[in-house]
Amino acid sequence: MPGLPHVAETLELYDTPASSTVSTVSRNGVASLYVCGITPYDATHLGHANTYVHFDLLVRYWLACGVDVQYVQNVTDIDDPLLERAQSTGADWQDLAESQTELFREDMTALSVIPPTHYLGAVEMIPAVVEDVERLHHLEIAYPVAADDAAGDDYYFDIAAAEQRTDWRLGSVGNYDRQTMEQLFPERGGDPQRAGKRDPLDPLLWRSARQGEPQWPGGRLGQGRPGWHIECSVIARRHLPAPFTVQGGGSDLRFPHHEFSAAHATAADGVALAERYMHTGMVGLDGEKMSKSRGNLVLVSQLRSDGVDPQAIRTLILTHHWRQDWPYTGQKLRESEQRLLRWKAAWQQAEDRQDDDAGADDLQYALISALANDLNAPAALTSLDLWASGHLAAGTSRTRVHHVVQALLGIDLSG
Ligand code: 5CA
Ligand code: ZN
Repeated sequence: MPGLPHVAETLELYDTPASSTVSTVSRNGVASLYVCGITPYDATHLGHANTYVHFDLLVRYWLACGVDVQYVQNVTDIDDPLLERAQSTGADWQDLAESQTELFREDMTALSVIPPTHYLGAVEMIPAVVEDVERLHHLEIAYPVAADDAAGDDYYFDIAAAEQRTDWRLGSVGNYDRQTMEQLFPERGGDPQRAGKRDPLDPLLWRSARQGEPQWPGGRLGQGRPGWHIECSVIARRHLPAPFTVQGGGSDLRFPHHEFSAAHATAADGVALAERYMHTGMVGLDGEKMSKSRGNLVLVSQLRSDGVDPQAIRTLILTHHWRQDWPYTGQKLRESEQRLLRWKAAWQQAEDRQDDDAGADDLQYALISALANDLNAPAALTSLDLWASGHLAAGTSRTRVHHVVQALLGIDLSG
């Protein structure tokens, strides 16, 4: 997609490790982004959609500046929760993963999310994971732990060894104190009680094959399957420069996932994983985080089949700042539907003036300024309201307005 005219890259983004907004620039005209993808069951709920729509704004901002974007996303197509869901419903785990990934991609297309440059499953990257875990073991930053119920050993990441030998420190990415991390670890897939670990927070790198579980060749590690954080760390580093520009995901990934993905990278390669870490807010329903494990879900596919315009879902999401937690309500969705209709009606009435483009220029400037300032989507939508109510500028080329709004916000005013 060609850039918009006269747009300079001046992006400020809130970075979790820095706990502040910092200037973020592409390198040699290339911006690189990794956003953690779905675990493919119960996709796509509004929480997922919230994360990918907000990162889509970042992609669109860069493209508007004429920057080349390398965007990688994974699909966690092998993990405990996926296997548990397949087992409890009697489905084949691969069929479940494939069908849910397909549905996710359809939902993203409907929401006008520009697809990643590379979309990769963890399963296809297992040989690269094995390589990295073997290397970490060789460097004595990984260690084996005997498993009662498996023929081979499991392998864990040694936090203390990594802290001694690398620049990474526990908490330096997710920005939590030890007490908070201890509380979050078991809630988010960690196993602090596992006997034989050196530190209760040491994360799993390689799980030795258990009977009845899917397994792959692990070289010197023996048959097994990867831990979660090493998957994303490897997928990102095999497809993006090091360090890449932004690592993204929901705020539930601050710890342990992004903390340890970054730690594994620094330990394996001696280079930081990413320059910035962005964490989107959580969408809730009825007072709780929307999540597959709680089952309190509003699915994009359900809303679509109920006849809701996907552009209204996108509008609803962009009504919120990317860092904001927010609760879903049907009322908010209806308000977003009305707001979208007002924009579309204004656009229908606009003329196609070639002589005076002040309106389109003003709108482009307002949208770019809002996005450059920590991707402030609510401010961008307010500018669109002002334009639609005729307050921004009178003379407007409708073709250009359509182009600018489509390019920057992914909203099609003509649809
Ligand atoms: N497969 C892993 C990442 S490697 C995973 O977290 N999958 S997920 O399906 O649980 O979530 C996919 C993405 O949506 C993640 O970035 C996650 O942080 C985000 N997410 C999950 N639930 C919500 C929610 N309620 N609100 C906002 N974002 C959410
Ligand atoms: Zn991930």
